[in-house]
Amino acid sequence: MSRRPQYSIRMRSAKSGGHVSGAEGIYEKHDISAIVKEYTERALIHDKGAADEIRITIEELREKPKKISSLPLYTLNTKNAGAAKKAAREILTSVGITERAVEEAFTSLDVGITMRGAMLMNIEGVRLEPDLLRGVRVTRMGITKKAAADLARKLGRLGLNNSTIKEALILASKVHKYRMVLGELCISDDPNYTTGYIATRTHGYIRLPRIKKRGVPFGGRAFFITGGEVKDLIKYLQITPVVISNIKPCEGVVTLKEILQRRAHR
Ligand code: WAQ
Ligand code: MG
Repeated sequence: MSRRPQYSIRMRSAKSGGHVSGAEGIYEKHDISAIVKEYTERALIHDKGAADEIRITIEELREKPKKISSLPLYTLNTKNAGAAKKAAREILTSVGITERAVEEAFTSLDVGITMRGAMLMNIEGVRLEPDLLRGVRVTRMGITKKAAADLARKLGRLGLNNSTIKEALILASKVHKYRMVLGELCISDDPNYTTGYIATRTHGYIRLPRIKKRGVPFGGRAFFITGGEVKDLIKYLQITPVVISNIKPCEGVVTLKEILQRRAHR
């Protein structure tokens, strides 16, 4: 176990004041310059166009990161947005989130305003985040080198080894470790990325292909939460450093029925 200091490195890029991309991780000192280079290049080459402003934050962590497992990963063969929405509704309502809340989340993600962070919704669909325009950003998460290699190998077998999926899985795994979070809906804001996902602690991370039409330049995230201190949840999401150190199974295409039946209990 290393006692060397660890660093949160975060990148955000913008073009004409609008958000373009972001990336982050938790690293050791000797990795910093390579990561800064990687993040900078990523900001300069993006589907939404090259950024004209790139901000990189490098911060030594005061707290030792909490080590957790990833959520297991599955893919549903949803053929269009309607099928993806139906699957999302069935899975999310099975953990106690109301249909109204799921509907509300889809509607809010479809108005065309891209928030920097996620919406927090109670199971009735009432928004609880203090800043409704910005949302809540999850930060200070990463993956150990060993787990990253394991994840790359598992996703590689499925032809899914890309940074979009890996980063989303890391984020969701941090979020769902917190008991107050019951579920999540995510649609990328990247116009060419049409696969979204939903996640719950019991079902895992479930990819939903074709959840949006190609070319749509907005998306978003909603976390469905149950009773508890919203302040403490926000503090966990934003501040507590979490590192994925163990990778749960990553499976290929499964059916909705299989997902609803064999919940991956953790
Ligand atoms: N914390 C909270 N919300 C965030 C964060 C964050 N760190 N980063 C992005 N968001 C919100 C924000 O509203 C974005 O507009 C929205 O989520 C989508 O972000 O397995 O790429 O970075 O193939 O565009 C899903 C991968 C990819 C599915 C999701 O999200 C798969 C993705 P994006
Ligand atoms: Mg994006």
